Amino acid sequence: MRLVVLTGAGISAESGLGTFRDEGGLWSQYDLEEVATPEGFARNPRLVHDFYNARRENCASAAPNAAHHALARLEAALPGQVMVVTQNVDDLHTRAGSERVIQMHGALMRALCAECGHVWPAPAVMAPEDPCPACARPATRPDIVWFGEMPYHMDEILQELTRATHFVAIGTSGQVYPAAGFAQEARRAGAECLELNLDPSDVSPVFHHRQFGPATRIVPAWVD
Ligand code: BV8
Repeated sequence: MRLVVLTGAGISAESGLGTFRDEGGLWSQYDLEEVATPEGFARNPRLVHDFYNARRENCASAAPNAAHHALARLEAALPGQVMVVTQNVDDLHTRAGSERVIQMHGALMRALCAECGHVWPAPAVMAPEDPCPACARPATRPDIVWFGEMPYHMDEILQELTRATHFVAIGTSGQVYPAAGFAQEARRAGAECLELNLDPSDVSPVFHHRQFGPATRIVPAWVD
């Protein structure tokens, strides 16, 4: 068994972290172009830092939920056979005990120097004038993959997808690429594909099987 689990904001919704495209989601409160693109950061770095400072604070006070814990149990039961690829920038999978986790869109809890590439644990509150600890230049940004930027670890992810026997997507609307194309990649490689989501997604037809409901109910039911 080689299982790849792709997660999106929906798996963290019941931990109190907002999703993006649901009713009242983050993209209805903020303009994506302003806070999740390099151009937006260049125009107004303080606005972007404040957007991620607020989410980092929410993340620090949130706890992993039953869905995160179920995936950690599954990995412990199947050593070396489960890989979580998450679009989420929160650290709830790791805090739940999952060890094989790829954060393809970066991490709220990491800072990046746009000049020298140095990465370090993000302070609770970041500001544009913060000097990089390595090169001292004021080029600090959140270590987040914005729209138009290449997601992290794509080679490793694509290798996992071509070798997968099973692929499960949890809590994602299937609207953001390249992640939204992973189910097709896995299916093409012969994997059995299951979607666990609150509502049908843009890519539901790609899956062999679908179960709809809140992640804290349907993920433990599937794992256990
Ligand atoms: C790339 C930042 C190429 C992190 C994010 C024009 C210009 C440039 C690029 C493009 C373009 N047109 C298209 C693109 C590609 C673009 C894209 O796909 N755009 C979309 C909008 C069309 N993609 C990119 O730009 C990517 N990069 O293509 O680079 C390249 C090539 C060469 C060289 C350089 C570059 C980068 C994509 C990453 C962007 N960053 N965010 C952050 O701030 O968090 S994306 C953002 O959406 C988040 O990361 C999030 O993870 C991701 C996906 O959203 P979901 O996780 O699915 O969340 P959503 O709210 O949408 O859905 C929630 C789901 O959960 C729903 O289905 C709901 O039913 C369900 N749910 C809710 N509650 C529950 C639940 N399920 C279960 N239980 C519940 N309780």
